[in-house]
Amino acid sequence: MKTRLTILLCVAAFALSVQAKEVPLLGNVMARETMSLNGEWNYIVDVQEEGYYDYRMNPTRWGFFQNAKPQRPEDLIEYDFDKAPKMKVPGDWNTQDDRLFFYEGTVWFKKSFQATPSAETRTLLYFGAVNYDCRVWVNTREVGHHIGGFTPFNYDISDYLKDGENVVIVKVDNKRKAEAVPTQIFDWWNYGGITRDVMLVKVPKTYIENFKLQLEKQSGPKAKKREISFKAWLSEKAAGQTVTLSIPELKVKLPLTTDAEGQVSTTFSVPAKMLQLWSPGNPKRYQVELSTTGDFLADSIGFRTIETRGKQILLNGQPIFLKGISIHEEKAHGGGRANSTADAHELLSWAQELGCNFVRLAHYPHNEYAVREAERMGILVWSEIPCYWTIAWTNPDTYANAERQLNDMIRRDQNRANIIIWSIANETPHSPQRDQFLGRLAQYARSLDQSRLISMAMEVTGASNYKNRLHDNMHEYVDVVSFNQYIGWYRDVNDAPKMEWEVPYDKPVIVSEFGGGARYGYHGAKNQRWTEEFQENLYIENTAMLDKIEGLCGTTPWILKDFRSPRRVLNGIQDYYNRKGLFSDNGEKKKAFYVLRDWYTKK
Ligand code: GCB
Repeated sequence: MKTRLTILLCVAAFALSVQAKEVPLLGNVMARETMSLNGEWNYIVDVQEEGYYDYRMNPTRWGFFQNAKPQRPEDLIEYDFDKAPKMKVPGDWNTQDDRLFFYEGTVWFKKSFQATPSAETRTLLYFGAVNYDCRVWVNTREVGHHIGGFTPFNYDISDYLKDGENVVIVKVDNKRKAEAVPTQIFDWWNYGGITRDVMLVKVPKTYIENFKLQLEKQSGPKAKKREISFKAWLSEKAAGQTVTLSIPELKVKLPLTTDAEGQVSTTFSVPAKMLQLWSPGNPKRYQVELSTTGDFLADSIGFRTIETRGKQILLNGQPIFLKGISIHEEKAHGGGRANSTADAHELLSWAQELGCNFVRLAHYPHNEYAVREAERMGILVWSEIPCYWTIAWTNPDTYANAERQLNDMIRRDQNRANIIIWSIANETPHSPQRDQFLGRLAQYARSLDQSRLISMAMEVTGASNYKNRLHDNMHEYVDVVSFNQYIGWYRDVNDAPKMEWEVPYDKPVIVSEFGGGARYGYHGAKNQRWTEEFQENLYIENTAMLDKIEGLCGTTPWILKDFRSPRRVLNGIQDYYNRKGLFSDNGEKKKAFYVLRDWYTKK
C-alpha cells in the first residue's frame, strides 16, 4: 500500500512539473532580437526509447531529459550527453551519420547555452521545424510536445531559465504512423531531426505577436486609389495600446489603438500612381515598420492581388500563365534537407533558368528562407500541407493535426506577396469522409486568409477512348482545379498525342504534376525506359497534349531535381532516388530540361 502511495505521489509530482508553455506562433521571427542555438548538439540514438519509458513502458521521471551525472562513485547512470557525439543543427540525421541513413525512430539532442533572464522581458524558444514528433525540456522541465515536421512552433521559457548555463534537451521521433500527417507512406525521404533553425527570441512582456498587411482586390484598373488592409495583434489582450504602422516610402504613418482583444485593424488608401505592385517582372517590396511602446518589428513587404475570373488567374488584374516546376526541400547537390538562403537560391536559380515564374513547394511547407528568397527573386509560390495519399480521414486528432499545420503555414507566411496558392492536399482517395475532412480544411484556410487562392492536387478519375475526365467533389471548395497526371509514364505510354481532356468546371486549371524518370547520362531509343530520350519524348508529347486543355493556367511538372525516396529501389537506375528530375541529384541537366524551357519560352 505504502509503495502504491509513493508511486502515486511521484506520478502526481511528475505531472505537475509538466506544464505546456507553448504560445501562439510569433510572426516574422527573422526581424526579432534572437540568439541562435544552431550549431553542434550532442545526440544519443535511442532505438527503444529507453530515455523516456521505463521497463514497463511507463514514462519515467528518470529520463534522459534529467541530463543526470553520477554524484558518487557508485552511482549508475547509463547515458552521458557530454560524451555523446555531436551533429549539426539545423540538419537531418540521415546525412550526418552513416548509421542513421535509413533510421526512423528516436534521437535525443542536447545543447547548453548561457542566459541572463530579466524580469522586463520574455524569452521564447523557437524551432523552425523538427521532424516529426518532439518533446522539449529546459533545465529538466518539460516545456512542450509538438507534432508535425515542417512548421514552426515556440515556447515561452522565461520561467524556466536561470542565470548562467542552461540546458535544452529535445527528443525527436520520426517514426511513420497511420494517423500522422503525412501518413505511413509517402514518396520522399523521411529526414529526421531538428531540421530548421533553433533560437531564443527576446520579446517585451507584451509583444506584437503577428500582423497582416495586404492589398485589397482591384477597384478597377482606372482607380486612383489602392486600398490596403492592416491587422496586428499583441500577445496579451491589452486594450488602449498604441501600435504604429509606417511605410516610409509610401508616406504612411498610422497610430492605432488596440481594442479589448489587444488588436488593431484598419483599411487605408494610397495613390495608385505611387504604388508599385509586386510581380515576377518587378518584385518590389516596401520597408514596413510596426512599433509599440516596447516593441519594434520591420519587414519587406510586396503588394499584389491574385484572383480568378472564369477560367483565368489574374495577377494584379492581368491574366497570367504560371510557368512552374515542383520542388522538394532537398539540397541541390548531394541530398539532405535544405535550410538556408544559399540552398534555396541554387534551386530557384535552376527554376529561373527553366523560364519559371512559379514553383510548387511540394509536399509540405518549405523553410522560410526558401519562401523569402523566391519572393526576392520574383517567383510565385504554391505552398502545401502534407495531406498526402491515405490520410486517416475519420480520426479527429489527425484533422486537428492537419489544421494546425495549415494554420502555422499561413501564419508564418501571410505577408509574403509571392505566395498565391495554399494547397490543402495531394492525390487523396475519394470518399465522403475525405470530402468532409478536406472541405473543413478549405473553409479553415479561407477563414484565415481571403487574399489567396485555394487549391489541391487532384487526380484524373476516368478515362475511356482517349478521353480523360476530371471529377472531384472538392471542386466546389477550391478556386483553382489542379490535378496530377502521368500519361506516358504510369499509363498510356505513346498515347499522349491522342488524349482529350474534359475539366467540367468553370475554374482555372493547373496541371500540378506530370513527368517520368530518367537516369542522367543513360542514353538510348525514345521508347527505352529510364533513358534521357524517353523522358525528353514524354515532355514533348505531354506539353503538346496539355496545350489542348481548355482553361490551362499553369503547370508544375514533377520535378526540378532527382530526390531521395525509400520507394525507389531499382539498382543501377534509381538507387533510392526518384529519377523524375530535370536535373540529376548532382545538378546535371537532362535532355527534357530543354523541352520544357522551350515550351515555357513560347508561353
Ligand atoms: C505523384 C506524387 C509525388 C510522387 C510522384 C511520382 O503523383 O504526388 O509525390 O513523387 O507522383 O514520382 O510517382
